[in-house]
Amino acid sequence: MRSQTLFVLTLTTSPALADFTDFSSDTIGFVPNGFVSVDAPNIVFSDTVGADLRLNDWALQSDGIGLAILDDDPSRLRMDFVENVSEVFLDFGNDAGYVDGDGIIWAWMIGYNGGVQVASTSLMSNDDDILNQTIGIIGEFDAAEFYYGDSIGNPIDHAEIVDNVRTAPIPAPSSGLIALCMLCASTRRHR
Ligand SMILES: [Ca+2]
Ligand SMILES: [Ca+2]
Ligand SMILES: [Ca+2]
Ligand SMILES: [Ca+2]
Repeated sequence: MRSQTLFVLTLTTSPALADFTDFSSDTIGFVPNGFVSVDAPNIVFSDTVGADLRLNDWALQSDGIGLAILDDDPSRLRMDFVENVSEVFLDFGNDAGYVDGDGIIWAWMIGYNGGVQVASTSLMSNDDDILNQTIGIIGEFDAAEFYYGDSIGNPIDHAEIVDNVRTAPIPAPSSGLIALCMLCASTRRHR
Protein backbone atom coordinates (compact mmCIF):
# COMPACT_ATOMS: atom_id res chain seq x y z
CA MET A 1 0.00 0.00 0.00
CA ARG A 2 1.32 3.42 -0.92
CA SER A 3 0.35 6.65 0.68
CA GLN A 4 0.89 10.01 -0.90
CA THR A 5 1.11 13.34 0.78
CA LEU A 6 -0.49 16.27 -1.03
CA PHE A 7 1.15 19.61 -0.50
CA VAL A 8 -0.96 22.58 -1.47
CA LEU A 9 1.07 25.76 -1.62
CA THR A 10 -0.75 29.00 -2.03
CA LEU A 11 1.46 31.85 -3.14
CA THR A 12 0.09 35.22 -2.32
CA THR A 13 1.78 38.25 -3.77
CA SER A 14 0.65 41.77 -3.15
CA PRO A 15 -0.26 43.04 -6.63
CA ALA A 16 1.06 46.43 -7.65
CA LEU A 17 -1.57 49.10 -7.70
CA ALA A 18 -2.64 51.06 -10.72
CA ASP A 19 -1.60 54.66 -10.51
CA PHE A 20 -3.97 57.50 -11.23
CA THR A 21 -3.48 61.17 -10.64
CA ASP A 22 -5.68 64.14 -11.44
CA PHE A 23 -3.16 66.33 -9.56
CA SER A 24 -5.94 67.44 -7.20
CA SER A 25 -3.82 66.57 -4.15
CA ASP A 26 -0.78 68.51 -5.40
CA THR A 27 0.14 72.12 -4.75
CA ILE A 28 -0.06 74.49 -7.69
CA GLY A 29 3.09 76.20 -8.91
CA PHE A 30 6.23 75.25 -10.79
CA VAL A 31 7.53 71.79 -9.93
CA PRO A 32 11.04 70.46 -10.65
CA ASN A 33 12.00 67.71 -13.05
CA GLY A 34 11.57 64.47 -11.18
CA PHE A 35 8.22 65.60 -9.85
CA VAL A 36 6.03 62.87 -8.34
CA SER A 37 2.34 63.50 -7.74
CA VAL A 38 1.04 62.70 -4.28
CA ASP A 39 -1.45 60.28 -5.82
CA ALA A 40 0.86 58.47 -8.28
CA PRO A 41 4.13 57.41 -6.62
CA ASN A 42 5.13 55.15 -9.54
CA ILE A 43 5.31 57.98 -12.09
CA VAL A 44 8.25 60.40 -12.23
CA PHE A 45 7.56 63.45 -14.43
CA SER A 46 10.18 65.51 -16.23
CA ASP A 47 10.39 68.17 -18.94
CA THR A 48 12.85 67.07 -21.67
CA VAL A 49 13.87 70.64 -22.55
CA GLY A 50 14.52 72.91 -19.61
CA ALA A 51 12.60 72.55 -16.36
CA ASP A 52 9.23 74.13 -17.00
CA LEU A 53 6.63 71.89 -15.41
CA ARG A 54 3.83 73.90 -13.85
CA LEU A 55 0.73 72.78 -11.99
CA ASN A 56 -2.26 75.07 -12.21
CA ASP A 57 -5.96 75.15 -12.84
CA TRP A 58 -5.86 75.85 -16.55
CA ALA A 59 -9.63 76.35 -16.90
CA LEU A 60 -10.94 74.38 -19.89
CA GLN A 61 -7.41 73.31 -20.83
CA SER A 62 -7.32 71.03 -17.78
CA ASP A 63 -9.74 69.34 -15.41
CA GLY A 64 -9.09 71.28 -12.25
CA ILE A 65 -5.37 71.22 -11.56
CA GLY A 66 -3.38 69.97 -14.57
CA LEU A 67 0.28 69.74 -15.52
CA ALA A 68 1.68 72.07 -18.21
CA ILE A 69 4.93 71.37 -20.03
CA LEU A 70 6.19 74.85 -20.80
CA ASP A 71 7.25 76.85 -22.65
CA ASP A 72 6.13 76.84 -26.26
CA ASP A 73 9.12 74.69 -27.14
CA PRO A 74 9.66 71.22 -28.61
CA SER A 75 10.03 69.69 -25.17
CA ARG A 76 8.18 66.55 -24.20
CA LEU A 77 6.65 65.27 -21.00
CA ARG A 78 8.84 62.40 -19.84
CA MET A 79 7.34 59.80 -17.51
CA ASP A 80 9.70 57.30 -15.89
CA PHE A 81 8.10 54.44 -14.03
CA VAL A 82 9.56 53.09 -10.80
CA GLU A 83 8.00 49.74 -11.66
CA ASN A 84 7.18 48.78 -15.25
CA VAL A 85 3.62 49.43 -16.37
CA SER A 86 1.35 47.73 -18.89
CA GLU A 87 -0.47 50.84 -20.09
CA VAL A 88 -0.27 54.61 -19.97
CA PHE A 89 -3.17 56.96 -20.66
CA LEU A 90 -3.71 60.68 -20.19
CA ASP A 91 -6.02 63.50 -21.27
CA PHE A 92 -4.64 66.56 -23.02
CA GLY A 93 -5.61 70.20 -23.57
CA ASN A 94 -4.11 73.44 -24.88
CA ASP A 95 -4.47 71.80 -28.27
CA ALA A 96 -5.57 74.76 -30.40
CA GLY A 97 -2.58 74.80 -32.68
CA TYR A 98 -4.36 76.18 -35.70
CA VAL A 99 -5.56 79.24 -33.80
CA ASP A 100 -2.09 79.77 -32.37
CA GLY A 101 -0.49 79.60 -35.81
CA ASP A 102 1.19 76.26 -35.14
CA GLY A 103 -0.96 74.31 -37.60
CA ILE A 104 -2.95 71.24 -36.67
CA ILE A 105 -1.49 69.58 -33.61
CA TRP A 106 -0.95 65.88 -33.34
CA ALA A 107 -0.65 64.38 -29.88
CA TRP A 108 2.05 61.72 -29.67
CA MET A 109 2.88 59.12 -27.06
CA ILE A 110 5.98 56.96 -27.20
CA GLY A 111 6.65 53.96 -24.98
CA TYR A 112 10.12 52.73 -23.98
CA ASN A 113 11.51 49.63 -22.37
CA GLY A 114 15.20 49.40 -21.60
CA GLY A 115 15.90 52.53 -23.60
CA VAL A 116 14.32 51.07 -26.73
CA GLN A 117 11.19 52.52 -28.29
CA VAL A 118 8.55 49.79 -28.18
CA ALA A 119 5.32 51.68 -28.86
CA SER A 120 4.18 54.82 -30.61
CA THR A 121 0.75 56.27 -31.20
CA SER A 122 -0.65 59.58 -32.36
CA LEU A 123 -3.98 61.34 -32.41
CA MET A 124 -4.94 64.50 -34.29
CA SER A 125 -6.15 67.11 -31.85
CA ASN A 126 -9.64 68.51 -32.24
CA ASP A 127 -8.13 72.00 -32.03
CA ASP A 128 -10.69 73.34 -29.57
CA ASP A 129 -8.21 74.15 -26.78
CA ILE A 130 -10.27 72.03 -24.37
CA LEU A 131 -9.06 68.97 -22.45
CA ASN A 132 -11.41 66.47 -24.05
CA GLN A 133 -9.25 63.86 -25.79
CA THR A 134 -7.39 60.85 -24.47
CA ILE A 135 -4.27 59.13 -25.75
CA GLY A 136 -2.58 56.00 -24.50
CA ILE A 137 -0.42 52.98 -25.20
CA ILE A 138 -0.51 49.35 -24.09
CA GLY A 139 2.52 47.06 -23.75
CA GLU A 140 5.33 46.92 -21.20
CA PHE A 141 7.10 50.19 -20.48
CA ASP A 142 9.65 51.58 -18.07
CA ALA A 143 9.21 55.07 -19.52
CA ALA A 144 6.95 57.03 -21.85
CA GLU A 145 6.92 60.44 -23.47
CA PHE A 146 4.00 62.65 -24.47
CA TYR A 147 4.31 65.66 -26.75
CA TYR A 148 2.72 67.79 -29.44
CA GLY A 149 4.07 67.30 -32.92
CA ASP A 150 3.16 67.34 -36.57
CA SER A 151 1.53 64.45 -38.41
CA ILE A 152 4.82 62.57 -38.77
CA GLY A 153 6.04 63.04 -35.23
CA ASN A 154 8.32 66.05 -35.40
CA PRO A 155 7.91 68.02 -32.15
CA ILE A 156 6.44 71.49 -32.57
CA ASP A 157 6.85 74.54 -30.38
CA HIS A 158 3.68 74.24 -28.38
CA ALA A 159 3.11 73.70 -24.66
CA GLU A 160 1.34 70.53 -23.61
CA ILE A 161 -1.19 70.38 -20.79
CA VAL A 162 -2.06 66.95 -19.39
CA ASP A 163 -4.41 65.66 -16.74
CA ASN A 164 -5.87 62.40 -15.43
CA VAL A 165 -2.68 60.41 -15.98
CA ARG A 166 -3.16 56.72 -15.34
CA THR A 167 -1.08 53.57 -15.61
CA ALA A 168 -1.66 49.90 -14.90
CA PRO A 169 0.84 47.46 -13.41
CA ILE A 170 2.28 44.47 -15.19
CA PRO A 171 0.05 41.53 -14.29
CA ALA A 172 1.85 39.30 -11.84
CA PRO A 173 1.72 35.76 -13.23
CA SER A 174 2.14 34.28 -9.78
CA SER A 175 -0.68 36.26 -8.28
CA GLY A 176 -3.33 33.95 -6.97
CA LEU A 177 -1.43 30.97 -8.23
CA ILE A 178 -2.08 27.77 -6.45
CA ALA A 179 0.83 25.48 -6.90
CA LEU A 180 0.08 21.86 -6.39
CA CYS A 181 2.98 19.73 -5.45
CA MET A 182 2.19 16.09 -5.39
CA LEU A 183 5.08 14.37 -3.85
CA CYS A 184 5.43 10.81 -2.94
CA ALA A 185 6.66 11.80 0.43
CA SER A 186 6.33 8.55 2.08
CA THR A 187 6.03 5.08 0.92
CA ARG A 188 5.21 2.32 3.17
CA ARG A 189 6.08 -1.06 2.09
CA HIS A 190 4.43 -4.17 3.07
CA ARG A 191 5.72 -7.45 2.53
CA1 LIG B 1 -6.95 67.63 -12.65
CA1 LIG C 1 10.33 72.90 -21.54
CA1 LIG D 1 6.16 70.89 -26.24
CA1 LIG E 1 -9.26 69.40 -27.30
